[in-house]
Amino acid sequence: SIRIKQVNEVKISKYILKYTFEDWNNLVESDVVIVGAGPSGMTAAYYLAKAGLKTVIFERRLSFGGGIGGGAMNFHKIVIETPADEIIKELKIRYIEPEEGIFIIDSAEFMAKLATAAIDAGAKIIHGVTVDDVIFRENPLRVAGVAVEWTSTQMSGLHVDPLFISAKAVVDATGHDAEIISVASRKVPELGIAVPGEKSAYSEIAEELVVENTGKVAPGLYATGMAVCEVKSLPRMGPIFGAMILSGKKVAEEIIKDLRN
Ligand code: 48F
Repeated sequence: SIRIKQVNEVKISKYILKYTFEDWNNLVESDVVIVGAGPSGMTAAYYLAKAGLKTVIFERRLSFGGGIGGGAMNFHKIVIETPADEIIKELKIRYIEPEEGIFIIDSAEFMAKLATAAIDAGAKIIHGVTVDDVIFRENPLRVAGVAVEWTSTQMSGLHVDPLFISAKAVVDATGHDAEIISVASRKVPELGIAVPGEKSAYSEIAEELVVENTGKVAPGLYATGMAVCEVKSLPRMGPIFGAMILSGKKVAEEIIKDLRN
């Protein structure tokens, strides 16, 4: 029979606590905090970690993928278009190409391989944590980190103060609501950020516009993915994901450039 090593409950608890706190002590001063483990956030994490930056994603749910898993009306196929296929091919995601420049992939494979790529490159993904505020500094005025709280605590309605994580760059990858940029715009009006809200669907133009408008919205604060539509008043595009991963790659490249200067 198989001999299984016997491990008692206290030992299990001690190891979990020791290594969890080791990670948190390290992450409390990060290079880049990404909020949201959707397609744009995970792609950004992959390229940032690959460039050697200490990168953490805080994801409020206990899963990866954001809007990928639900696909369109729960159908499990995702559409992407050229040139996002370069990323798909780099991550060895399998595809069908029914016509030139259009690629159909499985949602489960898409989210699993984006997460694996980010983690293998060295990014940490911490689940069950909600970011509910930013830290800011003056002279020069900038966003300098985030406030984090357990999602479960938030859901309980208890009044519990957050912990703070410092970062040289904070990326709002929270999707349609642009939650982090919205809170910064409301609570730090000196940053001068307006959040006009996204427009109705116009997929043909929206994909390019999202990528074009991806990037810094204030010193230390960046937008990627659908958060860009919310901030720049761009149309939504529905279940086509090329722009999401191209936007994640673009924001990573901009941050890498900014942090090296
Ligand atoms: O919504 P989401 O997938 O964002 P995205 O990367 O991609 C959008 C597409 O999925 C789709 C689309 C494509 O055309 O329209 O909607 O822009 O992922 C956002 C993730 O952020 C998490 C949320 O649970 C989701 O997994 N999130 C949102 N707010 C917070 C958060 C928060 N305050 N703290 C932590 N996580």
